[in-house]
Amino acid sequence: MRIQNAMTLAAAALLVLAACAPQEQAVEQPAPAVEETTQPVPEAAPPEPMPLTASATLQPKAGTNVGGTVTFTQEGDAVRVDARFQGVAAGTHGFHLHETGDCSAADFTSAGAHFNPGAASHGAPTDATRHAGDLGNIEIAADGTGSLSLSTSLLTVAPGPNSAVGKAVILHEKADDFKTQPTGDAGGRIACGVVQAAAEPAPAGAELAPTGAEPPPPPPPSV
Ligand SMILES: [Cu+2]
Repeated sequence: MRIQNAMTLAAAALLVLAACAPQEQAVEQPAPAVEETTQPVPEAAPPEPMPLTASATLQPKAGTNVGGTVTFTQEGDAVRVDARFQGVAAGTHGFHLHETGDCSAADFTSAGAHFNPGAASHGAPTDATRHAGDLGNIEIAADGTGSLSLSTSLLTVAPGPNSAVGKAVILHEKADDFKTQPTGDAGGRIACGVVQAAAEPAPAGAELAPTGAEPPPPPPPSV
């Protein structure tokens, strides 16, 4: 009992002393910077779904304002082709899928010939014998716009010998006569677009955002 009392007294004395002692400046310790540990973890890339839709955005021949989009949608064993154009001279214009997805040449001859994996003769999209790339003619109205929608069993969106992906859509300055071999005598090429697979089916009527270019390869190590 006595010891406890003594300790209590001592503690009280210490408290008094502490109270009388000059206040120590409380050192403001800056709060330690909180490490940002909650950075979003990049999601693992999902497995590539089978492409069911592909599209091409047309680039105009230099000095023109021709534009448009072409969408390829796999529907069972057929592919629906939906094309919309603007800025085109009124009239009838041949429209094909060409074999090389390369629009780099000023006259778009880099896109090569009609896509023709079946080694068939040129024809109309309604002909039994035709190129897979024979998509017919598009009527362009006075306001410069026109559209086309057709279904073809000679193309696929999925990989394969008849896949439209990686080919080029070409709009011509003249009508396709569906007779002249192998071009249809459709004249020069006024717009070109490379067909690229979409990761997911696009909503109907939606324009696909252009996909980013591949990052450039790393520079070679210096020696
Ligand atoms: Cu053509």
